[in-house]
Amino acid sequence: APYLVTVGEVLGVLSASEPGPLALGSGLRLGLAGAESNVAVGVSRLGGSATWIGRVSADELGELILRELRAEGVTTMATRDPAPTSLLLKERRTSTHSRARYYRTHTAGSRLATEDIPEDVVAGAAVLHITGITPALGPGPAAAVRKAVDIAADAGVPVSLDINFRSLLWSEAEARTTLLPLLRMSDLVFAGPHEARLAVPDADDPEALAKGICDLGPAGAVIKLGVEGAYALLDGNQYRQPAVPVRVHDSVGAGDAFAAGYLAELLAGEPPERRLRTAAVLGAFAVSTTGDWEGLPNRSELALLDHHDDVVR
Ligand code: KDG
Repeated sequence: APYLVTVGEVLGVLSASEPGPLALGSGLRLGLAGAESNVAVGVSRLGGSATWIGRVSADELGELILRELRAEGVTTMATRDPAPTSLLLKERRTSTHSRARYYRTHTAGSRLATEDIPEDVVAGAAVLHITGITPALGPGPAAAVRKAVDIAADAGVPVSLDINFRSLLWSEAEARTTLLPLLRMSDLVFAGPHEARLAVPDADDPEALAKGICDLGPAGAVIKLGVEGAYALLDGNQYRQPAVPVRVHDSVGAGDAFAAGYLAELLAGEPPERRLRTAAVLGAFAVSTTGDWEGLPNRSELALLDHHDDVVR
């Protein structure tokens, strides 16, 4: 079956169980997340095949990551590393506002290297999905992502890039320098307006941002507009996708869910309208449930949010 392949880091996530300042202490729940693995899980839930490549610690957290991804039907190509797993501490400062803190240096994921990228796995994929997070982790991870993109280019595998700018990891100038060459080699780019401006500083509205990105090389650009949905320019055709109205519970992971919905339908051979619609539905599931990926739907649940009754029985 056609499969998506992605390269990244999975982090342990410690999330506060109650809203309030973390400095006062709190119960913490242990889970995991990571932009690329979130996408792999989202694709798998929709019946697509997904392979995740990365480095995980040789301890219990590494075990948890591999067990969880396998349980979600994601194929893992993991190198075990003596360094620890990165952690993300999630404070729910108020019931609607979260803050994140990373413990992310000298960790397994940041030691990702070119030798971790299996050439045949990337070359055999239907799509390679990368994000701007992994190259921000250091020269090794940046080189590994670059190697994956080079293999994809040689093999004619389309590359999907989510800019995913993380200001805690690097500056806008550093991100621009590292990501522009990757963007030029990509076929499809996902970005919020602010992220798109990293590549196209002079553009403002979604139309100009998408056109600016496509002028750099990609055939498609999808500008994510939050509650206003998304604007896409795909092979020169314009699309507008409204958001699915839901109550926002935890917006982290919405972008990954959106990309997963789009890419799952791409793998399934569906046309752009259907890809964008499923993307919006997955984004809505992500924001209206706790965690990045836990609440994502399977295919039979895609129409759930269309029901206006709160309880389906
Ligand atoms: O997109 C959600 C990610 O930000 C989250 O899962 C953690 O990968 C992560 C990161 O680096 O921020």
